[in-house]
Amino acid sequence: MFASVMENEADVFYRELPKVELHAHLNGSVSSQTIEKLIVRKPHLNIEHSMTAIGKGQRRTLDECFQVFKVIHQLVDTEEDILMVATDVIKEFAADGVKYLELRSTPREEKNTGLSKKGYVETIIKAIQQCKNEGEDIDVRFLVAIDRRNGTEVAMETVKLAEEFMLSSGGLVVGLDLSGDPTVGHGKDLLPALQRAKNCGLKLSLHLSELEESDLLLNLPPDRIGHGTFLHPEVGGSQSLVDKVVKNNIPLELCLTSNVKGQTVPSYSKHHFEYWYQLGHPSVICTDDKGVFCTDLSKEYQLAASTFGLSREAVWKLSQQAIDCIFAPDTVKQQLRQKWVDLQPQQQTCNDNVETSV
Ligand code: 6MZ
Repeated sequence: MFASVMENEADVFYRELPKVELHAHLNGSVSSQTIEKLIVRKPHLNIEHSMTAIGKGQRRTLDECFQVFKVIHQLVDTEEDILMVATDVIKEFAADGVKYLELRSTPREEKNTGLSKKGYVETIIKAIQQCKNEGEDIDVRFLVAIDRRNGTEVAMETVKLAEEFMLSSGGLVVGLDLSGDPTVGHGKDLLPALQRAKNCGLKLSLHLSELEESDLLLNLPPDRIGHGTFLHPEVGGSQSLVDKVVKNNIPLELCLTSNVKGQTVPSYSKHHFEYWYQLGHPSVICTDDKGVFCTDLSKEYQLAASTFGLSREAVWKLSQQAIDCIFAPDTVKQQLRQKWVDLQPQQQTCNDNVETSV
């Protein structure tokens, strides 16, 4: 009885903690409720919910994770689907206490339904505007994603599309993401596209995977790094990679549950969050794919706190420092900083440790 009261109190703390989400793939963030609605729309696909999510205690190879995205893509193939998925995802993040969200997604063309890449991005922008008009308490921006499996030409096309929307979306499109299966393709082939994006003012968030490629991509340098699971020497990276990240002060987007369930790190306690946090390097807790990995940002903060013994004051500071790493302009950072001040509990004690282990 006592334990459950304590647990609920902690849940409320993490839910109410104002949060910044910087690494969320749209189609990986679709909740089970929305998946149900999509399955009803497309019964002929014979997709079951177990095919779109990786539950508690389950592990998958990264390759299996990428198969899951393919199943979700089958379910989300019209503008109508994208509008529903994007509005649902935004509202779920808002309900979880996220005040600023950078969503990312790979524009897809679907010949069967007439979906174009331009229509794909326009629909996401429409969803963001709808949520704003409905008064959701969340500032949402968009990063156009390059799926590395699609090669050089598509990467360049995607950059041009992102550039176009950066200029026409009233500041909603702020950057570019490089993601997809890290075992496919090589970063050097994508460098011209990434360089162009950088030159035209798009911010860059890159998934970094293996050694040689990371070294090359870090020279750009990117504005943020997704995961960074292989950067430091203990996990097959190198001191020189770490030095480059530190020297350029490139923030990391760290996704604990995703990395454990996708087996790119062996366990929560061995997650590289600790390495970077100890260094005092900007590290932002993110969800990656909250639907696929059955999590939310509150749980991820709670997990980081219980695994690494962070006090509530430290957790608060961590969420506040994430504001420095957003891609929206300084005026937005100022507004968010004020929001954090307004929401800060009156008596925050320094040694108020987390009560629960997750
Ligand atoms: C690399 C990932 C990813 O773009 O259709 N994606 N890429 N590593 C990850 N960690 C597990 N999680 C998601 O969302 C799904 C796409 O996001 C990328 C993959 O390209 C995936 O197909 P969108 O909205």
